[in-house]
Amino acid sequence: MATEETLVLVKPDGVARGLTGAILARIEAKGYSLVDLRLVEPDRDTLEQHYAEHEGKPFYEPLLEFMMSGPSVAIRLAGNRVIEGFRSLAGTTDPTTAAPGTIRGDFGRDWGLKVQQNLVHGSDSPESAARELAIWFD
Ligand code: DAT
Ligand code: MG
Repeated sequence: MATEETLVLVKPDGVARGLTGAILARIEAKGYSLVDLRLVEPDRDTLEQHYAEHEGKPFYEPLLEFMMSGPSVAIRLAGNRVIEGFRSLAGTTDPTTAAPGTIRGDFGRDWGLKVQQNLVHGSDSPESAARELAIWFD
């Protein structure tokens, strides 16, 4: 598999808790390359595009509200199989059950129903990566 790119977000909880550096350290230790990185405060329109697949789900509105609650760090990340590889570094969606050793497993707190506070986002396929990178970096 050739080098590919993915969109990573350090979400508002990760930035607010001062975990950006720790998360970047894991990404860099794995050997992935930072191509572009910026602090972002997305508007609702950007988030509606980004999370279009989740529109109508019960957690959609709280998710958008959370994502507008403070700055995130958006990262264009490159590497061999980086889409799959970053998802593996991140761990599964729910921080309570994400495996120890993953970003969500090690740093994620149980916020009750607020599963959205799981520190990071990573694109889930080449199609998602291309779509999401265009939203956050164009
Ligand atoms: P992931 O971020 O692991 O790709 P996803 O794409 O299914 O997960 O969902 C996007 C975000 O929405 C996720 O990071 C947290 C939130 N979310 C998902 N399922 C949820 C649920 N059942 N309750 C609350 N928030 C949820
Ligand atoms: Mg997803």
